[in-house]
Amino acid sequence: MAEQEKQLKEKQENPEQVSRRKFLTSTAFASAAGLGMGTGIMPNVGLAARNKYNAEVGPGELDEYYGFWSGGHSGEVRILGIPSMRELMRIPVFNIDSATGWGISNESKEVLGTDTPHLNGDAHHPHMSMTDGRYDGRYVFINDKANTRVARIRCDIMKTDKITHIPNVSAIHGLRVQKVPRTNYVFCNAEFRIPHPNDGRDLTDPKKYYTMFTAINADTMEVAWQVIVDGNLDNTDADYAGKYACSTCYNSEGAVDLAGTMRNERDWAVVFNIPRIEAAVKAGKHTTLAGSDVPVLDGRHGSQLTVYIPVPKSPHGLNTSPDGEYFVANGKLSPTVSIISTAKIDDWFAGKLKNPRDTIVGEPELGLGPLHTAFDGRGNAYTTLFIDSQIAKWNIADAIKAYQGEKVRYIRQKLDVQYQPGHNHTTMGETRDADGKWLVALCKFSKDRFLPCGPLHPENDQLIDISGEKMKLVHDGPTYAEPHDCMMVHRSKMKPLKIWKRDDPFFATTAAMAKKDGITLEKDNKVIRDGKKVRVYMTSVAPNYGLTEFTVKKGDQVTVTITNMDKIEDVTHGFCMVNHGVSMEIGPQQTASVTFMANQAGVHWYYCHWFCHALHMEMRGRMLVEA
Ligand code: CUK
Ligand code: CUA
Repeated sequence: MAEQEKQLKEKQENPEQVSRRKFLTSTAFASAAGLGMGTGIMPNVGLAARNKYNAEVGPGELDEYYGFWSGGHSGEVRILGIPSMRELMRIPVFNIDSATGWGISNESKEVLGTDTPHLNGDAHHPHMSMTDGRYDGRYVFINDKANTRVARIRCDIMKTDKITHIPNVSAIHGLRVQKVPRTNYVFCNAEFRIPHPNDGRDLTDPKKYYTMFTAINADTMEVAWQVIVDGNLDNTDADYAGKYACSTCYNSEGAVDLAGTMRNERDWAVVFNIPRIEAAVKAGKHTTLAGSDVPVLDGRHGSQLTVYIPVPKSPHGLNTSPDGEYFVANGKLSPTVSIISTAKIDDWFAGKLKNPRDTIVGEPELGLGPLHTAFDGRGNAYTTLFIDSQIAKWNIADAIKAYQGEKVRYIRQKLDVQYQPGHNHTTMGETRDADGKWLVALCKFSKDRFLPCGPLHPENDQLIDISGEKMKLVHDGPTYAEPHDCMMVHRSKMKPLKIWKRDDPFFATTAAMAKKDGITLEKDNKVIRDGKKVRVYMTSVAPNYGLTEFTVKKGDQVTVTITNMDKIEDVTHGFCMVNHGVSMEIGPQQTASVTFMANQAGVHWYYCHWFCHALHMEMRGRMLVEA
């Protein structure tokens, strides 16, 4: 968007803020503000400096933003409303969910696949697909560190529709999407170094271990290519030109113990040159590793595909500023963050720079344990300080000036948070549309902030108003293990369905099976016997199942397929077969199926476990199992 147009839009939405910004850009004031903040003297900027957003969302009112929260080692994703911080929905991904039947229904099992039979997950980084650097509301992608997978959530139905197991590597940690021209790739950092092949040889020779940066095709969810790196990959982000992804990389020492990985004063931010990688794959300059046909390229030191920028020390978060000018690598064991210029990376790859450190244009000292940085779109950055339990608000331009030797204060404010923040995130902050309204700090410890609930404590996700000159804490939100990361998207970008479409690919396999059986899902209530396999088809309309009884024989494998013919918003039915470990959700106009063994002769009741009607309790039937 043209700068003028942007300012006009901002002015309409935000007259006070624009006038304040104009005021701030006058040189005299900028230096005064810099000094004033640092010494705790608030210059009088009048009404405009006050925070102006209200976190209260009254009964019946809707939030302005959707927040997608990682559920950490619960394996799920949650949707929160922002600014209310109300939990709106849970999306099971790598976990088993009894309410929706995730991991139980056939449709979910098809998504979960068979190559990784595990029932646990460790989800860290949820990120939405983009078009031209802006959220497009199509998908949210999330990693599974525990079992080396990446999942995609469809944002129309808010269900996981693909899970890809990443070959050749161990533990996918950092994950971000390509922003420009659109999300063609999902970039994934495999963290742990392993031998290749990992088949029992080279067990005790860590020099032979390595890990890889992986790109997934976001449309097909197939792995596009992998690049071998030095060190352990941590977090990653992409630029706004479609040229680079940048990852933090610790353990430059190649150690396998804690002391060893902390020895070096600097590790790296490694930049991947995407066009060069694509060209190399196209030219066939890759290899493959045993057991997979994914193209693998060598991006270790000396490669033309990467540049390793030394940054202090065991860096963690990696965040791109919304203007696309900088990657910020967060120092973790150093009190600094390193500001890397994307223009200077251009220079490096054009052969114009001698030292990779020449790409660094700022290294502000912020406080102890900087982990992640977020942006407000007004030139400020917000960095979590894990050890200090603070958020540091700092000005990027001033930090760059300070690096050049100018006497300016770049820190604008430090806000105490409770306690030990990991990620923080601003509304729309990882896109061109960063709007600087809300910041969420995802604190790892809540300690005394909530009623005690046993030795296991919730985390504390804190909402901070960043619309004014000062950050203002407005809400504490307890969350269950463990939202490492989140993203917040304006509701105007989202178009979720309220009832299912009958041709949804989510149940296409089930529909194809029904077709083979000559069944019309929308009206038939029939039992099909196929040897020892029995397929039971029925409809549901509140408060009735199409079949209130069906008969099978002991030892049959039974598949129950239900099509919910209710067209009314929010009338979801369930199917729970008592004493069989079977339950699933059937939303309005959805078809869902589940397969189980009828191993116990006798009468077995099934019932609807989603409250749907005044006669919901009566929505039930009998499976009669003949001995
Ligand atoms: S990581 Cu957890 S606090 Cu997995 Cu993004 Cu930094
Ligand atoms: Cu149908 Cu409850």
